[in-house]
Amino acid sequence: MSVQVRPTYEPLNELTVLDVVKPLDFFDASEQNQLHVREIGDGNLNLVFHIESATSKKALIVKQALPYAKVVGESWPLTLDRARIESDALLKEAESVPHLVPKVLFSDSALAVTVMEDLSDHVILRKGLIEGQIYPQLAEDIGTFAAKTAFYSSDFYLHPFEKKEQVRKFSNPELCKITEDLVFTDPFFNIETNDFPAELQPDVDRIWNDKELLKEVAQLRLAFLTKAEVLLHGDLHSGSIFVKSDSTKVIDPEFAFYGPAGFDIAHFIANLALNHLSQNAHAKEPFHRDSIQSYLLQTIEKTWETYRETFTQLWNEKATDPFAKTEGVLESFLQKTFQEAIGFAGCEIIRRTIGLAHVADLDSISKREVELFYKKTALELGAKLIKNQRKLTNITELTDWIRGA
Ligand code: SR1
Ligand code: MG
Repeated sequence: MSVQVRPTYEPLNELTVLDVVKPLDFFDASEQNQLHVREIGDGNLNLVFHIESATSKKALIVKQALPYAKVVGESWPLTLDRARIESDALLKEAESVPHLVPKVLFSDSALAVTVMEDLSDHVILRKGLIEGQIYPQLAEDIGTFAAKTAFYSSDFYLHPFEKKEQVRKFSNPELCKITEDLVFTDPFFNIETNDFPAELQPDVDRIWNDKELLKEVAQLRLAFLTKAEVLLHGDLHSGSIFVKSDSTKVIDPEFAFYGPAGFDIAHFIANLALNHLSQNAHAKEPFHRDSIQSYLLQTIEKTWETYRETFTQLWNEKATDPFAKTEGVLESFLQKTFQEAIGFAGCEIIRRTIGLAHVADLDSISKREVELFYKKTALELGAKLIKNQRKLTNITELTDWIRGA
């Protein structure tokens, strides 16, 4: 009788990762001894190995969660369960948008490992945008991703028992706590982990002392804490999206959980808005700046329109909610989602400017005074979105504000 011993967790290295890959038979026997391994993780939290056959050039990715946040070190312990959440979220997303997520080939919750399709022919969207690249399919793909994953995970579609089972499965308290702190709390108080240049102190003080703003943030934070509306990616910024001209892949759903419907789309829009601001510094010529900025604004508009249209179509064809045909119910859900998204986007813009985790779009501006100018502008834009979220009814009003920032 053979006894199967469950692997115990150990951080992988460029040698031991092969013990995970070899039994998968992804590579032919003749290739097994010529695999080239590189650790390529540049995110805040995980190890990522790229494993390629020297002969056939076939490749795959092994992602392993570390028991702490890599960005800070071992002093910040972090659950390994996020690896299970990530692979389960990728599999769930693949049920409705298989073309928009990497294929999962294997996962092991004890090792906190997910093995997936290699996407080295894509680039991280943030990098591509900073370089001034344009991705024609991006808006439709992200609008579709957000709408389909939202609708199919919601009470509008699922039986209440199934919905509650999914909420339980995607309970993700530790990763949600990171967002609760880093997005919705710390940037609005004088907390040590905030990170901003001293010259911004007067602008930051203005935020910390703005009672109207803080009241709105408290409500957005409560919505994030309590509204289990749809399964979210949970961290849909432009570093969580791989692109090439004809393909979009949403990666890294380790922050997935059931939350308020507008949250994912808000983070995507906020990161495009930050890139829009930064193009004033990055673009080499005015003509190129104008064209990338107008592309970014069109992308924001088309993403929301695609979300709205796709969600509406699914609602009309597939909703099981007893009030689905009642006049105004869908419209009021979409309006509430839109307005909340504007508030969430404002929080994301502010935290990426003065909180712990920044974005390269602003941080890589080489001239100090230019960087400071656009960071101040980002803070003003973020505060405006949070305070005026309920005044907006149309996506072009939002893009007008971003254009005018
Ligand atoms: C400690 S994690 C910092 C940030 O990186 C992730 O991608 C999330 O955005 C998180 O807030
Ligand atoms: Mg990530």
